[in-house]
Amino acid sequence: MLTLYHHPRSTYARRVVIALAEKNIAYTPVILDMAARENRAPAYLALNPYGRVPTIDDDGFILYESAAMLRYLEETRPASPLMPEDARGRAQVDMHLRLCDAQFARPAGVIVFPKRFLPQARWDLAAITTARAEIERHLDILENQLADQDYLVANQFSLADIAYIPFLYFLPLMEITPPQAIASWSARLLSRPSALASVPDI
Ligand SMILES: N[C@@H](CCC(=O)N[C@@H](CS)C(=O)NCC(=O)O)C(=O)O
Repeated sequence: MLTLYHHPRSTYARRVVIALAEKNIAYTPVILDMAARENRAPAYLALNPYGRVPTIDDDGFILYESAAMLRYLEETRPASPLMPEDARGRAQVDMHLRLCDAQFARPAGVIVFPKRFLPQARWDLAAITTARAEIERHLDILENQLADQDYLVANQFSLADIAYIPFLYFLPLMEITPPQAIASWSARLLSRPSALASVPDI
């Protein structure tokens, strides 16, 4: 049986929740009380020594890092594929997963975390400005790639798109106006039932 340790407000965990829904995979959700620091409790640190969410436990096989989980779920449960069949397409998905983490999710965290969870007096405005510029540069690159296709790889919805969904959701909060093709792609992704169902209600 598959268990997902997560929190509904975790962007990284939402990637996995979305992939599980897209692939119709049954799992047991365990929501950690992050405010009560359940993610720092010894029992959880024994699973994930970084004390972060998400973590999966697949019949005793433990995995942390959401991008690795997306790939693992695809390898072990190939029905409703979220990867192209050919080596080049698969490599492109891997490339986008890495670029999403390095060029988008990381700087997005610099803006989104303080704006969601810290009083304004504690925001580092210089860091926020730098992060916003970094994201805008990245979106300009993606804009060219999306100019003539609806999805990032092989014009088919894949793990590469899923990795972006929880972060695209926060473009307005980040005060980033996306270029045209990104805006259409974002609206397309955010309106998927799996994405809508993953929006936290708290
Ligand atoms: N690279 C990790 C990032 C996970 C992550 O940063 N999770 C955040 C929530 S979105 C977390 O658990 N933060 C709690 C902490 O660091 O104490 C992944 O992709 O899974």
